[in-house]
Amino acid sequence: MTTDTDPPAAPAADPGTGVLRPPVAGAIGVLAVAVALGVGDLVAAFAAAPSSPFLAVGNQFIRLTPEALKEFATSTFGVHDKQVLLAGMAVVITAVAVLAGLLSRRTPVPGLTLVVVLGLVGATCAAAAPTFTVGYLVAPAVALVAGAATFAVLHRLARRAERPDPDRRLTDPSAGRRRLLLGLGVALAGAGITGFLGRRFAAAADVAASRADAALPPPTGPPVVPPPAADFAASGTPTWLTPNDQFYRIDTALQVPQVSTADFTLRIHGLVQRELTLNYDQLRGRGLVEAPITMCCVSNDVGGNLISNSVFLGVPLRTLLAEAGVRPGATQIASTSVDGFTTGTPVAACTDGRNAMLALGMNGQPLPVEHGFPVRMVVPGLYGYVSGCKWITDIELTTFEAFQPYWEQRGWAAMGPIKTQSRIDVPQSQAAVTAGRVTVAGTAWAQHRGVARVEVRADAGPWQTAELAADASIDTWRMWRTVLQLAPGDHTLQVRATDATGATQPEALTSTIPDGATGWHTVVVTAF
Ligand SMILES: Nc1nc2c(c(=O)[nH]1)N[C@H]1C(S)=C(S)[C@@H](COP(=O)(O)O)O[C@H]1N2
Ligand SMILES: [Mo]
Repeated sequence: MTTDTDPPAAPAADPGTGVLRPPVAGAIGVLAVAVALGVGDLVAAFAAAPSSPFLAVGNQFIRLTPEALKEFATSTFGVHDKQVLLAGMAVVITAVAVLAGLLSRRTPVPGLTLVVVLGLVGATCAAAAPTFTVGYLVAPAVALVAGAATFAVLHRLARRAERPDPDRRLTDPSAGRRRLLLGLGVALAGAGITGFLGRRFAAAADVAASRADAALPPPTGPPVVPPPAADFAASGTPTWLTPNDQFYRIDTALQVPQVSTADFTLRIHGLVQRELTLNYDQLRGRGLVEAPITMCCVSNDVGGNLISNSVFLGVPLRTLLAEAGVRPGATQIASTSVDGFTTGTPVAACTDGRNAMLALGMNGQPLPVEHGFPVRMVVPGLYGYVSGCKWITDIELTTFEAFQPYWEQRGWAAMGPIKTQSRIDVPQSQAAVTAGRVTVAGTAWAQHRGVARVEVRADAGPWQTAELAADASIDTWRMWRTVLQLAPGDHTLQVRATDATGATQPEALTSTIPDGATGWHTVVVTAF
């Protein structure tokens, strides 16, 4: 029960006067400006990336900054100088927004005026961009309208809540307050969602443009010419080269990291004589080699398809390591991607003469964004989890004792040489085939050793040696095919490969963890 002596339920300053309480007034200013910036970012992502009002102000600031201050910023904050600038801008803009709100406790006019002034500053900066076209005014204009409208609506809701309409007061005294809360919540969500989407679309558009611009010079060595008859695609094997859009993809990235060539930097440090920091042009200028490499995931089950083959174009790792001067004792190369994923690769595998590289190109194109654009590591003969760092930004020479990369921390082996494997691609398991002569074809791999022999058998009968497609490289998969005589009924087909060292893959099926599955791929078919 309420009596006259109870304290008021919600202590509000200036009750019933229609004057906004300072926290509410300040929040309205901040939310209106936040909505304007979010909407500006989102519209700019589609209209013209440099026209995002927030970024336009930042860019204009950089253009107007005297050289001395720029140098001070770079030497003090290093590569974070831009983040520091943007954070500083955010603080200043928030302060102006709070002020706009606080000046508008009675009437919205002062706040609205400040919001409009901020919008005009954004538009002016966008207009000052060296690449300006009229399209650059769209985002600031839409942002200005969105911010002003948000301010006006929230202000009105707040005034109603502070001085509820007498009729409503009789029915529900808290309705005005609830509407205000709802309005503030919607504005907050709107600012957050538009800002988030704006950043994402803008980054993706920037990187797509950067990839389209990334001209790769031809290899300094001989280009890879795929040998004729490198596959039996007509019999149902994969093509020897995997088209980029069909290359298997494995990574921990919820969002594909967006790195433009301009943003790319690679630091090579740790147990080296000379630390190196390279940008994209410097890396590209080191001389590129081309090599066909079949990549494979350690999670590939027997018979699985987490394996693909591509011609990679990149800078040999041994060139870069020689330049940095690997110090004695370094055994592991720890690589880090921009999203924090890490791999650990034996130094020996990158200096023993194989085509270990920092790849910039794949099948004659800049790397696709999902496969690590602008730069990734590729090492023939090793599973991707220990060698294939995508979106790479850091290489540290270290030891196996001193550093455990991402998957090793989760129970996978430190060393990941690819195991010899073979797969039956046709006929598929459970397939119905015509009794008589049945073509069986598939794929085998033993990267960096080479496939010497593939054998196939039906119903645990004698092994029959299959025909092998052209031997393109010990680092790539090898297609095979043969013909089996099958009587009507069910048949169990099996395949096994022998690598060039003479080792035949073991029969026992083992799980993929900790260092890759073993076992003969087996399919059951019915002949009619
Ligand atoms: N940045 C990053 N690089 C990564 C991974 C990852 O999760 N993040 N996964 C690795 C694994 S497990 C494999 S098998 C290969 C796969 O490369 P792909 O997607 O280009 O086929 O990338 C490796 N590089
Ligand atoms: Mo993997």
